[in-house]
Amino acid sequence: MKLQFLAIPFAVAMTVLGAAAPASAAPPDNDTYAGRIAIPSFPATLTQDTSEATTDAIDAELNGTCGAPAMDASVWYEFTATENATLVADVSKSGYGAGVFIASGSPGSFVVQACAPRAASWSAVAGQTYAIAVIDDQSDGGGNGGAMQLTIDEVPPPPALDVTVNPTGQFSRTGSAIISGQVSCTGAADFAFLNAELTQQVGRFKITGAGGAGLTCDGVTRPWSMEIVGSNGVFKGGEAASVTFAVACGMFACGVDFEERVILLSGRK
Ligand SMILES: [Ca+2]
Repeated sequence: MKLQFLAIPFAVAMTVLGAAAPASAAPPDNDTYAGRIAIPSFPATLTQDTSEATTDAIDAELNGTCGAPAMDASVWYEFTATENATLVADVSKSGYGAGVFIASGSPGSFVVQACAPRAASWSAVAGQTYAIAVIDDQSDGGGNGGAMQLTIDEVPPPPALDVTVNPTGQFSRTGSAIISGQVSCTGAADFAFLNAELTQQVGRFKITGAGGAGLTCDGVTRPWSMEIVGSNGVFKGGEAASVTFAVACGMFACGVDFEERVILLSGRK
């Protein structure tokens, strides 16, 4: 299991001891594990003002395997899965640097299933109860909590891709190859790209090259083309073997499609 807070380099101050709450302020009921609020089902979106929430030794226990830079302003929820599902707890729309922990067990025997700044996903098992703690990890450098928003939902499927490669291509006067095709990408993608490798036997030599192109993930099928420059020689007329990958990555997973085909290169008209 990847505990993602450990992978994040932190350069922020780790104490906010000066930010004492006013004497009249009262922490929320779910400031502690004992006051945790049950989330009956998903999808669910919960909002809460956490500016008077505090941190305690149970937060410290949770963070023992995780390494969040701060556990300030923790508030607690609980969710019991009624079916097996890959879920995401997303706190990225909170008005401060929020992180989230999901743990099975109870204080003293917590097993952290996932923890991360902004959003964390885990495989929920039917019948299992999970404690969910939302924290201010101080990734924004100060303050104590604020406008929290927690959404529990299924992890969306990775983007779906379909790439095709045209059976004919061209070689240019300088010996680069121009290949083309069509591609579609459907779903939410943070980034997407095409990558192709081309290999051609020219006499005793095997000429190879690679190229790339951008890709828009909006469900529309579009033509693509790219120029591939041989790394060890020039492409000529004749057959060349190609492998073309289309890759698009969402928040938690990437979608991939690829096509292998022989392309007949001819001189550019
Ligand atoms: Ca707390």
